[in-house]
Amino acid sequence: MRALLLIDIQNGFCPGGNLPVPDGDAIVPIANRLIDEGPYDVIVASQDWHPDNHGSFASQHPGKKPFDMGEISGQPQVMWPDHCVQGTADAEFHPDLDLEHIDYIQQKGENPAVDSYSAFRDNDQAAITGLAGYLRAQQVTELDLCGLATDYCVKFSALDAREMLPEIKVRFIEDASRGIDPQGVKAAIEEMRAAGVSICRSTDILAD
Ligand code: VGL
Ligand code: ZN
Repeated sequence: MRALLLIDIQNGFCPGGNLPVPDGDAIVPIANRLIDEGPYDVIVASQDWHPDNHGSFASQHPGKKPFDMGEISGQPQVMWPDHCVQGTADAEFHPDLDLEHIDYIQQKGENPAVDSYSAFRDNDQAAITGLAGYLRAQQVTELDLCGLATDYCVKFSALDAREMLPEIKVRFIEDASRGIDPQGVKAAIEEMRAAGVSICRSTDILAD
């Protein structure tokens, strides 16, 4: 079975959102084509879903500004602007994303004491989400992923997919993803490649 994993295609990561990824909304039409015309048996979306007092928010750390380095539960952590707060428009999926064919939504980042870039587990790796179990139950053998942001949630999800589901082939769809920092994107792609993730473009998928 082939699965598509759409990472955090939410208002908060698109222009006008609280943690905008440059050009983030440009991926929505590509994601929709993959959803509607791609070869997928299973389509999953992750949703960054924070309580309003989440420890990754600079607002929770007196003296810190967004994008400073800080700490959460004793671990180094980028201090983010408040974003994707549960129940707000910022946390909703992009309004043009075709949600109709999404089989499973994995929310993440709900524990205020730890961040969760990956859709599979918290950054401290202490708690896992239901996503790996869901993909196993669906007998997924090939997982393609894309979304926002390449250098954070997409990368960590891809690396965890390789580590937690080593029997599954993982591909990163480059043109259906955008990142926060260009250098970070380059490094993320190399890190994914080194972990056994294939890099492809949506045209490779929609052509076959
Ligand atoms: C993300 C930073 C904080 C992401 C989520 O979706 O890449 N980045 N929360
Ligand atoms: Zn977040």
